[in-house]
Amino acid sequence: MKEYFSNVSKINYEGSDSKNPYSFKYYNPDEIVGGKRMKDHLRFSMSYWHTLTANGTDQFGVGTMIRSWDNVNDKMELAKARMEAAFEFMDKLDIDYFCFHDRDIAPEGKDLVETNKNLDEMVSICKELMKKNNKKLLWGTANLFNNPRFVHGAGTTCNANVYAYSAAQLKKAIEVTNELGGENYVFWGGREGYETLLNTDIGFEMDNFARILQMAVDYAKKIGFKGQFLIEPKPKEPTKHQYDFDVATVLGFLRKYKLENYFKVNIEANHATLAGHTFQHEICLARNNNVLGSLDANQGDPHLGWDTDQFPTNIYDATLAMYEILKNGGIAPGGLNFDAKVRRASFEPEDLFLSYIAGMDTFAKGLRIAYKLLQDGPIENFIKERYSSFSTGIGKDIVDGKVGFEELEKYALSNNVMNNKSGRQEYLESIVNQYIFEDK
Ligand code: XLS
Ligand code: CA
Ligand code: CA
Repeated sequence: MKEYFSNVSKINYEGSDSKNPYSFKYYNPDEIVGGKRMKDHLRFSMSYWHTLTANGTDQFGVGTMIRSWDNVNDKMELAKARMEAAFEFMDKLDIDYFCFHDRDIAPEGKDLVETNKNLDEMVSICKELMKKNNKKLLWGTANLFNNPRFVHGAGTTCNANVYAYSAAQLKKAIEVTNELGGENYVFWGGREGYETLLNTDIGFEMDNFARILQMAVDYAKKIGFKGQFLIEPKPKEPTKHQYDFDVATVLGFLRKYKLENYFKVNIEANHATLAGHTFQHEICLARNNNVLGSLDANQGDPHLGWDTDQFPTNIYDATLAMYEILKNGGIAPGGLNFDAKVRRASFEPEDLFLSYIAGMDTFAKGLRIAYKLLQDGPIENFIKERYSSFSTGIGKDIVDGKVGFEELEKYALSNNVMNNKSGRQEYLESIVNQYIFEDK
């Protein structure tokens, strides 16, 4: 088989003293952290779209990426070359998982029949390569946003024919995800939102969206797809407002339509930023509501208001994300998918490797720090102590449901002493810093 990244050989762990850019400094796949291999904690995944198909185009300029497969003209031949390159890339970085949209791996044909045929052909090639290289599908998804037919949405469109087409495309995407043993399936509603309320019936659109999700649940049962369904929240972009705004909004939606037993969330760091939250906030909220499914590991630029999908290099955020994952008892069957792209100016193929190394090392280091922080327990102990007034006396009676307004009024009337204690935020932040600085 042709070698697509001939300038880069297999990336190995060399430790933090290494100066070799093409080595892991912190990601040591087989190292045991808390009884589990690093690679099993992190479950890293390659995003097919950013890694193989993105060419660096932006609103102001054409593509810049230098990719060795780009000299292939025929669409199907190009798809095959990309797929071979994808497996070479994963192998060289020792990444076990990948994620894709149906349209990332196979081009659209002249109609749905030909489109599905293209997809089937690529899926069978993919299946072979997965077997040969021992790689797994973290999740599949359908691209229901790129083609002009989705201009008014897919599951929330005002056009019944487009709705039917979307359902057909979804059906096929779930089938191929099942065929490839996908451990999850993601719904990201790129066009499921609105530009103006002057032409939009929000209530109707959401009812329709719930209908298509219910159809997916029913069909998955029918074909025996056991993967976890995930909704990926995002507040805006491409639409002005997206219905899956953030974790809290998705939870409300799932509960309203009685879908909460079938869906969890795939949380992306940059989408949290756009919703005005931290990554940790979204993960923590999902964890507390038993809907933490998977993570799209990337980062936004706090100075920009759009989805920059940068590789995650912020150790503070990665540490706190891993802290939440450890508290969750792990992320499986989800994983850490690098939904991240190299900058337009990082156009050499080597940049793809250097970016993944940066992201993988950041999360590996974050895992080590978070594990120690959780083991030693300074934060957990502080939080426990902070709420200790609810473990005895009147506090315990409240939690046990033994008292109501009248009993509490009686207590308050005869009890004027309220000794509040400091929240010690700055001190707690300094503890997190101490663990980050001192981990060796
Ligand atoms: C776009 C989303 C998308 C989903 C999958 O902002 O992140 O890539 O992850 O459709
Ligand atoms: Ca994403
Ligand atoms: Ca994004």
